[in-house]
Amino acid sequence: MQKLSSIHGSLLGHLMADALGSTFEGITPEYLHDQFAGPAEVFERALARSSLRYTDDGQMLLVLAEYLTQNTTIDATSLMHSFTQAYEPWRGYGRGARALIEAFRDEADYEFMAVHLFPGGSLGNGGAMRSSPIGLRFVDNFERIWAEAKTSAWPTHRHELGIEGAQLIAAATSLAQTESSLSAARLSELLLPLCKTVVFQKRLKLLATITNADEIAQFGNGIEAHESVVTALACFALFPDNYRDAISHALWQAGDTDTIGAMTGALVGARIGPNFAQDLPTEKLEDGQPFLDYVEDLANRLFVASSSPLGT
Ligand code: RVK
Ligand code: MG
Ligand code: MG
Repeated sequence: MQKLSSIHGSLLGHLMADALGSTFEGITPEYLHDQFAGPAEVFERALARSSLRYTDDGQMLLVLAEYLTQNTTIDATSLMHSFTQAYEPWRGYGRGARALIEAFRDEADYEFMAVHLFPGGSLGNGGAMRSSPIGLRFVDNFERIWAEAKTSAWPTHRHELGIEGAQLIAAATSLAQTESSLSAARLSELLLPLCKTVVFQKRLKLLATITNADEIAQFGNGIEAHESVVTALACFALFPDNYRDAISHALWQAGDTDTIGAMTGALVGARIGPNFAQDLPTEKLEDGQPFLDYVEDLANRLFVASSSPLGT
């Protein structure tokens, strides 16, 4: 039985970790590890910022979550229309995503660019960073989650790795809500049969073997889906019930900290609900209480949509 608190926790967990992670985005592990004593200290530094803004990760997440409150299935073109309407370049989008949104907006050669901007299309983590609402909306229906996650990535990500990264985060978000006991081995066991690419299969097999946080770094910290999605799965699987620890370790990876943080936050939040925020300064997010009220209202609307018979 899906809970409203899972949806609220996941959205808030993603937005908060995206904003916290943006503090260190692009930094090298060497520099970060030289400047801070450990993951907890990095987390505290991010929390100490006077204001917290979500980035493109949060922006595209909110668009997709809103879309899923109003539509029973995703249409790639109309979703791209929604991304374009909500586009705020100052939030810091991926190079390809920016070019595609602007091409779509300006009625330029968007379709050709989506296929050819990068070899085989984009394999960036932009599809994965926004796909968790699909696991909230279609919880426990893996066939549906896999298909809708592909369509949700399609407007900007045509490469099989960009798509499968989105599918894995959406499926993991569903598992975060339903599996009573989660570990790296269990998460790997449940996700592996869904996975079609050898690249992700290899990484998921490796995920099954990890038992401590020193082993997270092997999964990468890059902007590519295969260099960040399993990293977030590892942070979640090692600390599935502890937001602070999971996000601290996500940030400790350096590199694409906002996105690894956001994906991890969506998963832990889906599992434990929004109470993790009680000792965190969420009022620093955007314009404070009005924004927090908006997120709660969005969670309510997504819950109503997921509970409708047409939603599954
Ligand atoms: C700025 C080789 C490829 C590739 C391919 C590389 C925001 C490119 C968020 C590209 C996330 C980058 C992130 C990101 C999300 C993609 N071969 N390299 N086939 N496909 N790349 O541009 O939405 O931070 O270097 O599609 O996935 O916080 O620029 O954008 O960290 O991956 O950007 O892919 O990015 P894009 P995105
Ligand atoms: Mg970002
Ligand atoms: Mg990022």
